[in-house]
Amino acid sequence: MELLYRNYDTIYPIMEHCVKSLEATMNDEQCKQLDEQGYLIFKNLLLPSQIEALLARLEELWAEEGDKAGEENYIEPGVRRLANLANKGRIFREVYAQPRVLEVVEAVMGPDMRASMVNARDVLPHTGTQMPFHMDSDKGRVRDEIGYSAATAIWMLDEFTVENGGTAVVPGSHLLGKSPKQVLTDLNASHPDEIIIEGKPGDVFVFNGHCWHAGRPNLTNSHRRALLVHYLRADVPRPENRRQHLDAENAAALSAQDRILLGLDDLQVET
Ligand SMILES: O=C(O)CCC(=O)C(=O)O
Repeated sequence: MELLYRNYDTIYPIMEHCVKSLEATMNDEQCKQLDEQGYLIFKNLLLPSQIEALLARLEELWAEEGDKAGEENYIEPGVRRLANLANKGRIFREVYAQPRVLEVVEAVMGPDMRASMVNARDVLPHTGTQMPFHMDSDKGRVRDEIGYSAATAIWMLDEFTVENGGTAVVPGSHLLGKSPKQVLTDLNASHPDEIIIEGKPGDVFVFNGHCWHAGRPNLTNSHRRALLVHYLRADVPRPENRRQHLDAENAAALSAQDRILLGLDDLQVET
């Protein structure tokens, strides 16, 4: 199997050229798919041992944080969430700084990217809970004169299926230049052009954050746990609940490159 996780500190030495310093791994077909459909799926980017360790840490955090879990960003009724995971274990760096994913994020928004949220989301067994169609560009932001400003990676830690709440996405919707709210009368209804993302634990669904997508109900007996990493272009203002909040000790352990990726030294202006 191809090397899954290379030493990010050595391959990501200068932020201005961050992912460009990698050998290019996206092929023409993938570039076209990302441009036209707005998403890619990478298979098996996590080893079974990594998935096991990530799930163990998430379950530990859910037990510790109880009703407060997710509050640094937001609490979503009917699902278990966790937030600010960059502060809750070095293990999460394996996902938020994964080079293949960063390469896609750079292809979407250019090299000045920030990981704005590193979260977990578990659609509980037998929950009709769904998340309406939305974009991950904050405030319904569409492509501007610089380009796109958002990208998201959804890391599957359980299998994703139609039945258990695989993410719904409308391929190509990033090209519309409109938010779902501007177009759809019912944000919770299925879209005629939607597809449901299915995959195995360890796969990652990476998409242009301007692509319309929605969370679906879980009709099965099992959990649907995922890690969600949201990336925003560096110039997009990030309110408190779209920023990393690291304890001094954890921040001190980061490389200069990780500090930049997590936006720890950015001046932030509330909008
Ligand atoms: O968990 C999912 O399938 C989608 C979640 C999502 O779109 C979000 O949290 O913004």
